[in-house]
Amino acid sequence: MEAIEELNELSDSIRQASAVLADEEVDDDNNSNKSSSSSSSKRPSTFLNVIALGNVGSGKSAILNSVIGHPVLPTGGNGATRAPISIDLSRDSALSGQSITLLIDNKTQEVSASALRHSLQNRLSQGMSRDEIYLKLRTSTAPPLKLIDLPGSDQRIMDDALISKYVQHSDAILLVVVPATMAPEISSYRALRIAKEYDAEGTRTVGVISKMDQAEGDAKALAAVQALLLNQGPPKTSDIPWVAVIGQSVSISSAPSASAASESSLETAWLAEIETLKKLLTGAPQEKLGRIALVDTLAGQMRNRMRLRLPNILSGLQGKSQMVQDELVKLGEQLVGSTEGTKALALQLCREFEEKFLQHIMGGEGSGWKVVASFEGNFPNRIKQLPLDKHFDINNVKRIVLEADGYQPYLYHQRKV
Ligand SMILES: Nc1nc2c(ncn2[C@@H]2O[C@H](COP(=O)(O)OP(=O)(O)O)[C@@H](O)[C@H]2O)c(=O)[nH]1
Ligand SMILES: [Mg+2]
Repeated sequence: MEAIEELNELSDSIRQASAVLADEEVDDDNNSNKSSSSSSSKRPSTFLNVIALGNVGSGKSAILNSVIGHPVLPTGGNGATRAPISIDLSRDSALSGQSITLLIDNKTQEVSASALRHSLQNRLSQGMSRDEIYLKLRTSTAPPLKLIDLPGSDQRIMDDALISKYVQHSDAILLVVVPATMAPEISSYRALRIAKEYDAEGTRTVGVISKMDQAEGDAKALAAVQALLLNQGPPKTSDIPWVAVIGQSVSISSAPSASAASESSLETAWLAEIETLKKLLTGAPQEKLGRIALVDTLAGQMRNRMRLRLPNILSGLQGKSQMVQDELVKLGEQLVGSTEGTKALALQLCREFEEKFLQHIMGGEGSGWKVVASFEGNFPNRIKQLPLDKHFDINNVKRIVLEADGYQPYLYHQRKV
C-alpha cells in the first residue's frame, strides 16, 4: 500500500514535469490536492490507471472489487459489464472502515457498497449505451488508482475502437484476467493477445489468475497456474508478472470475522485468501498470491513504467533548463553588489565589446563590413577633399585673429571692474 502512495506522488511529479515541458500551467503543491480534478482533466496522467481485460465471467469485476476493498462493481450474470465503468479511487484515512464517499460535482455523499452496486446494475441493464460510467470514490482502504472495468474481451461490443480507446493510453496498466480453469489455454486467450498487441514487451501488463478456488483438484489447471506464476508458461506469458487470486466475495465469506465489517476484517479476509491459495498452490511464492500481492505487483509495474519514461522527461527538462540559463545570461546574470564589482564588470564589458568589435571589423561579420567599407572607401577621400590648405593658410589665420574681439577682461574678472 505504501508503495502505491509513493507512486501516487511520483506520478504527480511526472505529470508536473511533463506539464512544464508542454509549457502548461502547473498547480503548486498546496492546492494540487483540492484542484487535482481540474488539473488532471487538463493532462491526465495514466500511470495509475488499471484496465481490466478478460472474457465475460472471468472475474474482472470481482478482482477490481477486491482492490477497492468493497463490492461496488456488479458481478455475475445480471451484472455483466456492458459499458466501461471507470472508478477513480482516493484514500481518506479519516473515513471509517466501511464507509464509501461518492463525489459528484464537488459534492460528497456517503453511500453503501450495495447501493452503488445496485445503481450501477440498473444503469447497465438499461439500454445498450456504451458510454463510460464514471464514479469518483473515497474510502479508507482503497489505493489511489483509477480502475477501468471493461466489458468481456470476448463480447461483440469490445471492438477495436473501444479497446484502443482505453488500451492505447501509453502508461495504463493492462490487467489480463484469466480464470484458473482456463490457464492451460492461455496462449489463445483474447485478453492476452490484446495486451501483447499494445504492450509487446510486457512493461505495463499484469496477469491475474482468478477463481483459484474453482481449480481445486484440477491437476492440469493447477500445473498451468504454477508454470505461469514461475514465469515458465508459454512464450507470450513469461515476461509478464502473474498473481493468483480468489474473488472478493468468496475470500471474504471464508474469513473468520467477516460479519464484523471493519477494516481489520478486510485484512483478515486478505490473509485468509493467502492461506487458501497456499494450500491450493503448494510451492508457489507467497508474493504471487492474493490481493496484497496483486497491489504490490501493480505498484511494481507502475514503477517500471515510470522508470522507462523518466529518461525522456529528464532530457527534456535538461534542455529546458539550458534555455532558461541562456535567457538569464542575456538578462545580465552577473549583477554585482559593490562599486568595485560594478567597475570590474564595466571594464570587463568594455573589453568584451572591444574584442567583439574588433572581431566584427576584422572578419566583417554582422555589419562589420559596413564600418570597414566606410573607412576604406569614401571616408579617406572625403577627408582629402576637405580644404585644409585654405583654412590653415597663414593669411587666413591672420585675418581670423584680427577679426576676433580681442581681450575681454570682464568675462573673467567681473568683481574688479
Ligand atoms: N468461485 C469463485 N467465483 C468467483 C470468483 N471471482 C468471481 N467469481 C464469480 O464469477 C462470476 C463472474 O465474475 P465477474 O467478476 O462478474 O466477472 P467479469 O464478467 O469478468 O466481470 C460472478 O458470479 C462472481 O461472483 C472466485 O474467485 N471464485
Ligand atoms: Mg464484470
